[in-house]
Amino acid sequence: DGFIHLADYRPPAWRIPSAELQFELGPDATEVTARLALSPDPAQPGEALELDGEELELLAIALDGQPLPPERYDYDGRRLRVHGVAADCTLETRARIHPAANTRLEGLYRSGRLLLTQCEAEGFRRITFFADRPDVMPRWRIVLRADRAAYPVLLANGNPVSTRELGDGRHEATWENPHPTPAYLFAIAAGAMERVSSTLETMEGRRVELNIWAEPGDVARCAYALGAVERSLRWDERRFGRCYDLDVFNVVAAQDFTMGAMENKGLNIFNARYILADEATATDADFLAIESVVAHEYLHNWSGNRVTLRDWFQLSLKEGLTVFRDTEFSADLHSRALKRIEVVRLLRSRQFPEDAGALAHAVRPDRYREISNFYTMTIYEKGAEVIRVLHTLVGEAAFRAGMDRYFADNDGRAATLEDFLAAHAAASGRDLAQFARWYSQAGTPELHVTDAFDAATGDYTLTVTQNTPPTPGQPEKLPLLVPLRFALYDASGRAITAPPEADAVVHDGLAELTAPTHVLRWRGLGARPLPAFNQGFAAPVKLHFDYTVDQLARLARLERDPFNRWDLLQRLATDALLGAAHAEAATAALGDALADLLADASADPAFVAECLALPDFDTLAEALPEVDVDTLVARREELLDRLAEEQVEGLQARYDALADAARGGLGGEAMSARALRNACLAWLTRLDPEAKLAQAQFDAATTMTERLAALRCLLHFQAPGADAALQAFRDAHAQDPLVTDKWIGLVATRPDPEALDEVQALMATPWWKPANPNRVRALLGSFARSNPLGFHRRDGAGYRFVAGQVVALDAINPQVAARLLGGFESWRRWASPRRELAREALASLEGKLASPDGRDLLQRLLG
Ligand code: HT7
Ligand code: ZN
Repeated sequence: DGFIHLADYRPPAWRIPSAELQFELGPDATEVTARLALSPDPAQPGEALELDGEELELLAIALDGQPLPPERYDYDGRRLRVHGVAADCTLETRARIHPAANTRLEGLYRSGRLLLTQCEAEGFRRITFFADRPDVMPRWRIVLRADRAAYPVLLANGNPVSTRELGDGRHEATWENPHPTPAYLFAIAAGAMERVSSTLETMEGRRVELNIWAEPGDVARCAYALGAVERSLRWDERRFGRCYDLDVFNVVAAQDFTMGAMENKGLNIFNARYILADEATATDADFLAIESVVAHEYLHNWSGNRVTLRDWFQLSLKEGLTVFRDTEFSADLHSRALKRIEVVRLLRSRQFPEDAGALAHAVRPDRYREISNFYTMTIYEKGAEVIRVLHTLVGEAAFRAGMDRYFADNDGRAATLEDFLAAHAAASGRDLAQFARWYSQAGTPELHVTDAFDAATGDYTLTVTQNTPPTPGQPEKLPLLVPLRFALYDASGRAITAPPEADAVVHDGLAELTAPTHVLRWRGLGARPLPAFNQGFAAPVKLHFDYTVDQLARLARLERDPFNRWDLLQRLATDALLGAAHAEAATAALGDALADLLADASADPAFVAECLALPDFDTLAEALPEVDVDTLVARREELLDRLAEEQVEGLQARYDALADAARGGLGGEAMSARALRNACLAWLTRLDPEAKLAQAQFDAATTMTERLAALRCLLHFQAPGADAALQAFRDAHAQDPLVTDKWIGLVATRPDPEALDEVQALMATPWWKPANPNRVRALLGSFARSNPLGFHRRDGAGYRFVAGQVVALDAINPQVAARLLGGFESWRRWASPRRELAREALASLEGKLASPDGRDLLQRLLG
């Protein structure tokens, strides 16, 4: 069946204590000589020597300096087997690879005029022969040779050791990485790059040079990313006591990159969109995303690199943990509440649907066919939520002690989830056996809470039941350890501080749920209190409590936790949209709450903007057993139109009042003002067929944040000036691929079934670059993931189009193609005829996808 199983894990039969690689770099052909010290595991004597190597041209092979005759080895294009070796030895191979022909962007490839690598998860085997698994961790010496004119900068992992001229126009640079490092963290980068730099001294007294490298012309837009590296480094020292451990930290920006960025040891390689920024070309959201991705990759230096993974089943051990760390970084540096809102929006719109769909899997899966398909919302975002659950349960001090212990016990090792849990269990003194179920059970847990009040005795009870729905391969679920925060408010709005009697551990307003049902009981209350739950979204669950509209509206004013105030308004909007019995009352209450917020000059404008942003299509769809796309989109639009009409004065007043504050650069106050102004602008444009305000903002904008928001309004509301504005924007930024991606994304997401025609028309222009992942995401990813009316066209043309593009892209970059296919993950819940149309589109792919990535995903989707 092609599955690799966690239960089949065996330690490597051969170890590789050191590796020396020499590259003769060229875009069309590169020769790689690898000298590997090999040592058999004494516990597994007699095991054959086998190395990974994919599509390599083997030019030479020698053992302990002696060329090997053909009968001593065989290579089938995937595995190299060397016969008759049983003891320590040195294997030398020479292989040829072809970077310019590598459109998969795995292994060594060309991006613009740079040569770059991407090795996670299994790309190193496309560079040379090696035991390409994360528990094989040599120390590395890397020698790069290339034509000096074309490749003046030669970078690799670790510290620079020496450089020299080779006399024939070529030059050489040698690097050493002294830390035991798996092959997936290997990296080189070569080409004409310029840099911005700074130096600092770590808490341990090491002087470190920080460099951000980019192609000439882009370097002026690297300063913000450099600052973000400095902030990340200092934050990890402060909050986790972790210092940087090499003499240089290099970061390279690449226009062609399959994902966001890569944490290679000492040489991070980034998608240029997460490095390059200035106010004329990047939005405020781009700046914040850059800071958070830079932090994420930097923070991997401890959570992933110093302590790495035993095997790919443990992927969330580095990814979930590092997302937790980067969100804490952002929360500490900016607004904790706004960061939490951003994360919860992402969870609800993308991770919950994944966890409820055909591709659902556990945070630690127990089998996979293709690991590239597991870089998912569940591994990253749910994985981070699970760490947050642990943090909530044990508290900051014990959590930090557990992390210190984890790093100390596993430094230089390839660890497992069990190692992580053991460190935290030891530091906190807690038994984490039930907590560990979060890692093995897929699906979003649901909590149903009911209450009862006995007016005669004053007894008030909350009954909480939990269940996790079935997911593919997991029909039955066990109860999880869920930290449920709660608060009770009395009739005058004061919080009731008396703890309940409970059949669960309760402390500090938090009940530790462990059983299918728990009861919390308060005695002698004077009146029925109003309960509130899950402050800060401490538990990543769906919580159901049958509030009346009045209760929701009252709580939205009472709750101290800003996250919950926002969440209660989201709940009112959801009730208004999904046709609850009290939809009309919910709409009215939501309108009142928004009017209050718009009138409240003391409220953070960015928070008000978040409250104005109703739940998106995916979040709403996920709450429904069956999705009727047209009705859902129409209801959402109707509600927005109605609210806009009701709030027009408040919206206009805030828009005008914040004009000065919005002009203030990248400070929090200015960003916040721009966020609310842009939210108001989008609502106001609904009422203005001429889109005069949007046109005026577009014409006068001094930042990309303002200009792009105005352009979105013009295009999406089909304003009279839309075409001219698009053309002006397009021409002004024609040389900048990242800004080009922005307008292409706007075209692809115009909320109209006809958007498909425009997407197809763009594919016939030079703007279409199918080998560039950012461009594919801008055009096709936005269409499939963020244009419900286009993708879900009633005639099925959206599904057929995307399926056809998956076939074309599968032959270019299978990982990008597989992500696009992921847009079908919820197809079984789409109401007829869409379900049948989607099934037909998927079925049409059978036999047409050559890559393991595409085939695995298709099999799971059709399951
Ligand atoms: N750890 C990195 C993952 C990644 C990746 C995975 C598969 C194919 C391409 C890739 N590029 C980067 C990114 C991160 O989580 O930090
Ligand atoms: Zn990561």
